[in-house]
Amino acid sequence: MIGRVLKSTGSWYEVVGENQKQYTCRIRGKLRLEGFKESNPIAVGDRVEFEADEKEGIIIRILARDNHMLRQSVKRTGHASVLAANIDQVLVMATLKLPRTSLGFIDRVLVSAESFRIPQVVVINKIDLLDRDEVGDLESITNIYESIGVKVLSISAINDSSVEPCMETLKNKVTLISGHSGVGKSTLLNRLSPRIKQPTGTISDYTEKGTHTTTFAEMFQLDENTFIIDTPGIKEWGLVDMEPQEISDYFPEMRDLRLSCKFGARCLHLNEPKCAILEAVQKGFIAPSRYQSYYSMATGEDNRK
Ligand SMILES: Nc1nc2c(ncn2[C@@H]2O[C@H](COP(=O)(O)OP(=O)(O)OP(=O)(O)O)[C@@H](O)[C@H]2O)c(=O)[nH]1
Ligand SMILES: [Mg+2]
Ligand SMILES: [Zn+2]
Repeated sequence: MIGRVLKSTGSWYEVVGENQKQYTCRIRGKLRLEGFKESNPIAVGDRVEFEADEKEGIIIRILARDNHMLRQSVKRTGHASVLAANIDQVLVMATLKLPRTSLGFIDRVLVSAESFRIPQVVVINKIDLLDRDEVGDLESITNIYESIGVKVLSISAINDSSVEPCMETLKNKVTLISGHSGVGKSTLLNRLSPRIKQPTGTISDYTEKGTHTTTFAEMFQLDENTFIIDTPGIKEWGLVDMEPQEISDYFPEMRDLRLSCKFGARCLHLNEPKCAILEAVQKGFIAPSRYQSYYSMATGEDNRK
């Protein structure tokens, strides 16, 4: 039977079969995914072939992946792990307060997803907390991302009215949800399905940050073809093996423009003469915050902050 891995501990795996039943599986012998040197070759979202009795099974094959999202450790450069596989879209959850998500963080997740050719959506949560000025900020942020073709939803995961627009966006897809600790990822999942009972955390009064309640990635099934992957909150999102020349490819508003730079493919768009991207920033066609994110990624600043 073919199934999808919902949860992966390294010694056993929770798998949902095509028959919609769940099985606890182990791996047969020394199964390895070609090209991967991981100690745990199976990630959440992997499609596997397995043999099972009523409740337990043995995984005999890992099917080729359509894609995967890697998570690079910011501290240990060169060390990346597969966060999840076979993803249809990445949902970046952000908040304007408690905690505040920087636009740089959002951009890094978007660029990373774009580099794996995975579509993205941005969800701004906790809009119940915003005063009038902050609602203004919310609108400008929404404009920045919608202008580059990324859908933005504003929600309050503690209110029922948020469920419907989210469901529409998630329907018939596998969605990986990512964001800082405490933004409300697990809260949203719990609201989406009565069967999901993810623990949720509190926000520290002192640091206004979350308390890392979710500690491993896990996929949940909302209906036959709709899956959502809850992940642990992350502080930073490192870029995996990306050449500086490559980064502007993953900014949709820069991708075509960069061909018009005087130095062509060699232009890093930092201070070169006749750079089409710098001109577009000056003329206001590229949002300053987006260029700033680009700049810190291209100069490697982003791995330190
Ligand atoms: N005011 C308000 N609080 C919210 C909202 N959504 C979530 N929270 C609160 O934010 C806190 C953190 O929520 P979680 O769902 O645990 O956050 P998380 O993103 O899963 O965090 P980690 O698992 O640590 O990565 C909880 O106290 C939630 O009740 C919201 O829309 N408005
Ligand atoms: Mg959580
Ligand atoms: Zn340029």
